[in-house]
Amino acid sequence: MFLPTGVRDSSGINRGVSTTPPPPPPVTDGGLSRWNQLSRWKKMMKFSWDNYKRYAWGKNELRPLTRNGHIGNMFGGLRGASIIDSLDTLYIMGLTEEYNDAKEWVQTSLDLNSNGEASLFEVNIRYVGGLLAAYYLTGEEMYKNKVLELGEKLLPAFNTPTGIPRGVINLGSGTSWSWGWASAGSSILAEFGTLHLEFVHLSELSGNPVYTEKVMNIRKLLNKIEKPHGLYPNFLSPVSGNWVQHHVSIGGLGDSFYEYLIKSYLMSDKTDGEAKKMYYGAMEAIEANLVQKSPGGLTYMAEWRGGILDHKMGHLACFSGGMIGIGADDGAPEKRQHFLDLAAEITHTCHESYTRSATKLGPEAFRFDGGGEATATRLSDRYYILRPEVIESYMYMWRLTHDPKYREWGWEAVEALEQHCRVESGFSGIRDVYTMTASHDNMQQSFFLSETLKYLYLLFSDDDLLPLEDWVFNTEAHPLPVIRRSCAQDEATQDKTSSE
Ligand code: DMJ
Repeated sequence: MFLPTGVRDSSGINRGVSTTPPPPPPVTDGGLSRWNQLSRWKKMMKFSWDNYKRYAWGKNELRPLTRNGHIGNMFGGLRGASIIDSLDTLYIMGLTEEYNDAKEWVQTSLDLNSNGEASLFEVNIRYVGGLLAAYYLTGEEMYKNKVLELGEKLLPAFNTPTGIPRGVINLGSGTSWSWGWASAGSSILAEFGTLHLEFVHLSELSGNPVYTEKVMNIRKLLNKIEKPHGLYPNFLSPVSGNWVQHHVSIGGLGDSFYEYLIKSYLMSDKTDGEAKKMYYGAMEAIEANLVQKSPGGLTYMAEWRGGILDHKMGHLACFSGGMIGIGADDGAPEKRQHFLDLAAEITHTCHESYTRSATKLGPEAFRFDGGGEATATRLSDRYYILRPEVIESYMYMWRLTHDPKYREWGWEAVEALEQHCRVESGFSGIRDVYTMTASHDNMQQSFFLSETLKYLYLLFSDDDLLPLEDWVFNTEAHPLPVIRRSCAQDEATQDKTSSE
């Protein structure tokens, strides 16, 4: 049914030219000669991976300063988040030995019978997404079996009066509840709105429509309820099905809901007209209410609090350059160029948030009031935790325009990552992008391996490596194939429906 293309061992792809000497080889297996043959991106990946393997194997993330593992409480007792998040990156980079180690761990040690409290969203985007991508890229049945077993454990989260899932689920008992910090027991738009791609694939693989039904039900409710100015607020009650408060954001709490609308349409081979309508409707409301131009000419997405604008943009919101870019082509003909321009402007603004810092890395959030533009004004917003969103937008904009500036900007980010985030035993986030005396946060996030390094690699690879016509990336950068149905299948489905 699926026709995944564009997967190949792409060793040797390295179009960047650096004058900086390469980092020293890790003192792990593989040896110096293998190390010397790797491109810069692969070296970054191998360095991150080798250190994770050496100091945190089987734990969720590496603490590179203290050289130990971090488990955290997002994954309900599941382990190996960095392994699951790395499978596809290692595979497409052709880091075969490392990929084989990762695969063996999944086969022998990934225990899905855990009994802890998990974030439905995080388990879905990292574990379900990571295993699905590994299956589609490699065809290994083992990944399919694992992901279907895990998928089933997530279903009880939807047992609410509305079918809108709660944010937290005990993977053992199936009990679910809302985050303590979410107002009035609400569910979060970016969480229940970021299940669609993975759940549709779970139905495809299992032949069980229940997963698709669950996410279609979410969509049905969202379509039915009134939206203030056409906007989707971030908090919704899973009990009443009403909005709980009117905070709208393209960054945290809202972000990937919008991403999954356009990607659902693209992943359905452009047949999911409802997702398309919802995406362009949301874009219209966003443009009318949130998109702003600063006095210095920078375009940004403000946040909206009951009609009042907060002139702040989070690093998370910087994914939207890429999203608007991939959605440009299917917009109304008269708006296509406009969408492409808007995508380029947002990406430019996000790049500015990097260039205006001493380290050339961007802060967690930047503002357009208080005298500055595209800079963090609060101490608490100055950190960078190896997030991918800005590089993600560079990758999409490069693929869409081939404007060399996106590769140049990606290269700047590589240099900055190497200079400020690389420590002796891995990569670490930093606490203040505005100071050159680095204070590291001692965390190598799993999304650094899954997203940041993968998007960098794709930015400098040929377009036929995971071509955008055939693959969509989930919000953790795990590639899922576009679902193409043959005419024969369509006819069979139609016959079945009409006879029913
Ligand atoms: C990732 O886990 C995903 O991209 C998610 O959608 C948002 N946050 C992180 C990376 O910043």
